[in-house]
Amino acid sequence: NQSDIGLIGLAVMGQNLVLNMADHGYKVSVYNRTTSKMEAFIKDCEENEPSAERVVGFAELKDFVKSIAKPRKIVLLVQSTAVLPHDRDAVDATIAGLLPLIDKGDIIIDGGNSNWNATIRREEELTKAGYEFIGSGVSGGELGARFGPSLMPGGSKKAWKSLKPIWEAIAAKVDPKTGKPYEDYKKGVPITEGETCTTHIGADGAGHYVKMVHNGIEYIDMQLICEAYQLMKDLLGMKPDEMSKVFGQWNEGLLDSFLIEITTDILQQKDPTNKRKWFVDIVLDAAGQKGTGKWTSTSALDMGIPANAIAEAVFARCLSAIKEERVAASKKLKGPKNTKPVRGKKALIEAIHDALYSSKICAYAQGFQLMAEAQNEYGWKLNFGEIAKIFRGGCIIRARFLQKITEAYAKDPKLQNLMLDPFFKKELHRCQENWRKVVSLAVLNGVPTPAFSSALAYFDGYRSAVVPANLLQAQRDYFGAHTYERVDKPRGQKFHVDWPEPDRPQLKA
Ligand code: 2AM
Repeated sequence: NQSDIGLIGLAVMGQNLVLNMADHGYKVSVYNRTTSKMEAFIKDCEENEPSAERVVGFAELKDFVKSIAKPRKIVLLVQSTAVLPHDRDAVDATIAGLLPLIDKGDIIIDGGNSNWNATIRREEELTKAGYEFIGSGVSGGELGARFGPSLMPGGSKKAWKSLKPIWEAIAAKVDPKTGKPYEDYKKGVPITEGETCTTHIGADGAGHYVKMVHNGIEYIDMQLICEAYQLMKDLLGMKPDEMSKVFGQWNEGLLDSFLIEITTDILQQKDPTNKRKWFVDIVLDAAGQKGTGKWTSTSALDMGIPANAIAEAVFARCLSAIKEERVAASKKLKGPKNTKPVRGKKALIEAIHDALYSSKICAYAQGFQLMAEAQNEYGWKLNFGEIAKIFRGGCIIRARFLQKITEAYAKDPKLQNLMLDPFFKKELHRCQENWRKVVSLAVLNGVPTPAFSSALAYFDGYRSAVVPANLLQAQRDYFGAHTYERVDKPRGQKFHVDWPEPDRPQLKA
């Protein structure tokens, strides 16, 4: 009576994935480097989990391996730190430990937040040696892992075929008509109807790349909400509970999403140590980050894709983190004088809604542009409609909005930019006046809105037939003889002017 699958790495994500698989009827072997954690988990299962009988713990790696039915499927959820292809980390150490014990044809699945470069390298090494390897993004945090994550596997089709039934069973499920996730999963009684939030993303590192872009989008989604919050606070003097009501209303409409929903909850919370204070008011404004937003941005820079709003969200976290420096600067650097009181609260709240919504469209447009370029760069074949589909449930960026993206790519799989889809185009046109008003008002009042502003700059830049790079090219030709192209000649034909030396002005005449 062997196990259907094994899992190594029993931190919370690992534990919850195990329980999710067990709930779906799979027998799961588990192993952890530190045995006491495995023992504590098994004990906890026995006490609290209806599916405990299907979870079996092992103190020895060789016994763990032996317990799994062939071809073995072994999921790793160990901490990953490798960024460059040649970096070696805990995932590599764990794989190295497994190799003497497993057989050719066995499948190792890395479910951690590994960098796609490391995944490409591992897939190549393992496939060459006769094993199978899948790098799978797992999104949805702890609860997602437990009750239905969005799963983004990359690897060979053969390996995917073996893993597919389990991955499809445990992934989040959505109502195919509305795109809304089903959320009534109780321990031991999983959801089995609906469309499943997993699909084979592509070869080798494709799954981890798409998961990374998901996280990049998550960064900006969160930043946009924070900017809306700051505008309501600073321009309208609204208190958290009042803002919570606004977010609650927004969650009934176009912005309906997990992140808006949790924001609604957070803003109603009181400080656990002092019920007279709001929770958000006692949380220090210094953001942390684990690196996936940074990777998304550096990948954008490496490939030359304008994902400025996503990068801006990363920089906003960096700026927040220098709290002491900001506090000191706040005493020295002054903002605008004579700002007028802001009137028309209802209209401004609506305008902030529209600014958030439009910026969000741009952010997603940038994320999908990145994936489109990455598939050229890495030789993947990505299906953007399918990717939007599996983002609809389980993951942190799940939103009603994703149904529209799914429809956009279903209508036109080769859509050049999400902003050009008829629905999103119409929405941007409808919202832009409010968006501009909000950004102007923020600028005039000295309220920083980096994500709203850079998304707007992206929209304005993208829709500009002419940008000032003509002057830029002239400058480059002047100081570096970098040459320029002419508007009246075919692209690719290069020209150069013999510029006078700047320190010999007489030549200019
Ligand atoms: P541990 O409990 O023994 O620390 C998340 O940190 C998970 O990754 C934990 O289960 C942790 O095991 C595991 N992990 C981290 N580094 C590891 C390594 N070098 N080898 C094996 N497991 C590791």
